[in-house]
Amino acid sequence: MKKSHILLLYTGGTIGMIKDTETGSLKAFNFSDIYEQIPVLNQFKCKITSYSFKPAIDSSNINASLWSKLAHIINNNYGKYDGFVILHGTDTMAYTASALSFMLEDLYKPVILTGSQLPIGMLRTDGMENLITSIEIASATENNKAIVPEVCICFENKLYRGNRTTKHNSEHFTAYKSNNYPILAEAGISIKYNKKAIHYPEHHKILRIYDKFSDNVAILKIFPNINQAFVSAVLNTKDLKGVVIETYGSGNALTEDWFFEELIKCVEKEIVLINITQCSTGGVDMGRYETSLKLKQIGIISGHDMTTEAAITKLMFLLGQNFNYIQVKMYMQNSLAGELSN
Ligand code: ASN
Repeated sequence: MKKSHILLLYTGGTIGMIKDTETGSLKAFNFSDIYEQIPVLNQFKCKITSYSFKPAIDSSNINASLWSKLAHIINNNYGKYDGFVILHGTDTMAYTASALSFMLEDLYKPVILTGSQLPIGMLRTDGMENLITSIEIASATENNKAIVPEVCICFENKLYRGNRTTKHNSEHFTAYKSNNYPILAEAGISIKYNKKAIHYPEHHKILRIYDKFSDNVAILKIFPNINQAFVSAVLNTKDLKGVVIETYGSGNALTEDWFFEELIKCVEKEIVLINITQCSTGGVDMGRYETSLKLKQIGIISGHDMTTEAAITKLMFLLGQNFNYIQVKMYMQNSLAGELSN
């Protein structure tokens, strides 16, 4: 049987960090030889080639140009490797996983993101297990086809669809949740795949990548006693093209006149407004309450059960492809990569 060949991309994050002896803070560390740092890699049955970002970054510094770099590396090496494992900081991993799921069209190989809460050099690290399970999943095949041909996050024995995840815990090893979509696999003594939840492409098409993102976007989180000056400042940001509005419950917001006037001005300027819930489970159902009906009537669209991470990266992605107002509104409400159920 042919040995799988995995490309391991190290971008940074806690998994590879070391303690600064002067400040005591964890800082990103450049791996010169990943095999030297993580000798267990030598024991895998599959072949692993690694590539390290220089400089390695704390994922708080991730941006669209690094997403584009990742997508290009995957595309340029797509024929050579059976799967890709990306070591990434946990803070923004759900954003990167969402962005990649939109950028990589017709993907039929695994792209697994992982990281850790404790550096791999520390005794109780969760990094080793996360890395080992991710490599195993990235190289898993059945009838010569990848078992999980999706962009995923693998963390603490669970495999999630990347664009459905949120980092919900900054302390525990179980850092991620996918509240609105089932897990794709669980690792115990063996790895059990939930094949019904995994997306399998109907035909093998050529991978296409889209690497442009717009940054003319905002997230507006509603809270009780929010004032007009603040809302107006956000909605009048120069060159604004789209806003994810985080509302209460099933999509409800205040019904004061000034609030609607601000929103209507945006709609008239063809700024795309998407309604997302602040709740971690469930989605938006505009019209269930009077407090959301009017939002629907003035032209605000539903983000259904998308995470904020998926909604904002999708909005940046669609605006980056230069789709017009109507097209962005239409694509925002429909699933591109399994990021929403409707
Ligand atoms: N600050 C780190 C990062 O996101 C956190 C981590 O990886 N656990 O890069």
